[in-house]
Amino acid sequence: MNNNTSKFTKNKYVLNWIDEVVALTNPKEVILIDGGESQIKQLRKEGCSTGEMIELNQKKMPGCYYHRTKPNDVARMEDRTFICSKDEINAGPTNNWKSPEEAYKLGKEIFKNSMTGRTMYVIPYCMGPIGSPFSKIGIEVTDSIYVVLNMHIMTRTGKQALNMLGFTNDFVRGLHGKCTLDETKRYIFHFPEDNTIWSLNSAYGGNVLLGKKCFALRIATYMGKQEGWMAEHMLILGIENPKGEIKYIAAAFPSACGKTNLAMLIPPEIFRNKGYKIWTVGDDIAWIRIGDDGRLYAVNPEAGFFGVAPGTNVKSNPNALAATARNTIFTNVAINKDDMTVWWEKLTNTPPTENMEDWIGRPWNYKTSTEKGANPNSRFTAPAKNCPCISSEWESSNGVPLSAIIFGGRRAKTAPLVYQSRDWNHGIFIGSAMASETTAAANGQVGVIRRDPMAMLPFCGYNMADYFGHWIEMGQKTDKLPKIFHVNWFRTNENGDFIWPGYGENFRVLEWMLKRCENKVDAKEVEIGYVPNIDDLNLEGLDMDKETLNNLLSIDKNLWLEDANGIEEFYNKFNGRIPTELQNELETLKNNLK
Ligand code: OXD
Ligand code: MN
Repeated sequence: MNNNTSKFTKNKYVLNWIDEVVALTNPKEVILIDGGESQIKQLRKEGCSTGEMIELNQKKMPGCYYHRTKPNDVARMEDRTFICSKDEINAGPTNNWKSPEEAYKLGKEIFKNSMTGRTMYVIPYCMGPIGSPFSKIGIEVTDSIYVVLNMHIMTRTGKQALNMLGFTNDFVRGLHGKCTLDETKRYIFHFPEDNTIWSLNSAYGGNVLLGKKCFALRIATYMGKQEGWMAEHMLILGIENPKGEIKYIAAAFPSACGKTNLAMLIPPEIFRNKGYKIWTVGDDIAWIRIGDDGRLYAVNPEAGFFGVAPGTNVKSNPNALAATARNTIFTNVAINKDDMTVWWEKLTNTPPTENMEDWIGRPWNYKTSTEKGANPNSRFTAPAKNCPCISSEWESSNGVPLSAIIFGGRRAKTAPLVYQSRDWNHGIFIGSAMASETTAAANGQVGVIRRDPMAMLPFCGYNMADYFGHWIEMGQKTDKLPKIFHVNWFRTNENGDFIWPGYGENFRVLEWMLKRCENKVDAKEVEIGYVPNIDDLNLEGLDMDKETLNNLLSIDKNLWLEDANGIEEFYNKFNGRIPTELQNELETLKNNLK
């Protein structure tokens, strides 16, 4: 059997593991991904010849390709995602758990000979900049060309990763197989104690690009706990002021709260004219360590954006759109059959032609069809370096120093536009209480609250109570901590309309935070923390009166008491494991509201 792995590495841990996987899955050949462009070109060609990939218009969209997943395989599947720690308690009440024995046994039965007649690709990759002390190595084995092509955009692949690994055993073993794409046998198994991930019967990005949610969040949270750093579901951005100074912020939001938009925000004109700019370091994940000077430093472990396409347009996020202009993979969007370009809902008001194919591959005419052209979770995979506002520091080996951390939610009434925590532990409490109300579009039940602490509910690789404890321990190691804020762009009025305009206007809130970080403005202490004094939020050029802003910053005590009960209920799931510091913060909140 053709297997070129040993040509690239003599690392016996890698070679032995590949031998084991070959014995289990029985592929017809093994190809190691070297990270070079010529191999990638060859794989695109091969993918197109089998229909796995579709070539898009190379004049209008150079280097861009298209892929469809099965209609039953279009999103992360939380109910099929498992943390397989030895003890169930270490997965905690918010994760699905299987014992490692059971998961390996089940996985092996499904993987057995699953690659017969197929090619197995071995993708060495680095999460984080090559050579950075933040970075970690993974190797993903897969039978999907689509996965190879995406990993090549989302991570630093090939020889450079193998060189960093050297002869050590210090890598995350990721095994992905499409198997038969049977959804009843779809599993995403994480073995944090073994640095191992097994993903079976899926081809959707979030389940199969193992560097992303599986490694950079679930496995990395566990690593960070052992090694004294943090893996967070956070964007990282830099704000440049007119003097050219740049301050960095990391922010966690649950899905569908505009994280990529905030990461690439364009400030309102009056701020642009003064010289303010936003620089993107990352849009999804932050690995955070304490630097030599005691400050927290953040690195984006990824090298690309795996962004939601629908809703992205020249107005909502011109930077993201520009990032997709070349060398991008589009998944499950609609195709314009006249010129082989792509389209999704809200890219433009009307699709460019009646001659289109929808995300399932059916002829689609927007004039006659009642269905959507693109899947609501359709995606672009774009290289970060394509983004016009990418930070010059995005590959900095030491990361960027954080001045502030933001937690956000989608709340119609409860949370004010912005408030600041009293201190680090209070900030952790605020993060642990993060929540979003479901929208009608999501599941028909409006206003159902989903607690999503630190936006990590589906991504924490161990017991979340211990994860909160780890945040508290990190805070005890330094006194140069970032300030913690909470934002809510989604307050609605009596008609159910959003009060705050959002998008670029969110910059006004970021600017207030920076003033707080620099001790330039005071704030008003209220029951839940500090809210801005009304004159300190710059509304210049915005059609909003002070009364409306007052309203946006107001606190309804009854709603907050109800929320405190919701937080208590959530904490109770952990059977007394929630750190005392957070229990005390909950008591303080309740007392303040009395
Ligand atoms: C993502 C997610 O795809 O959070 O980034 O689901
Ligand atoms: Mn995410």
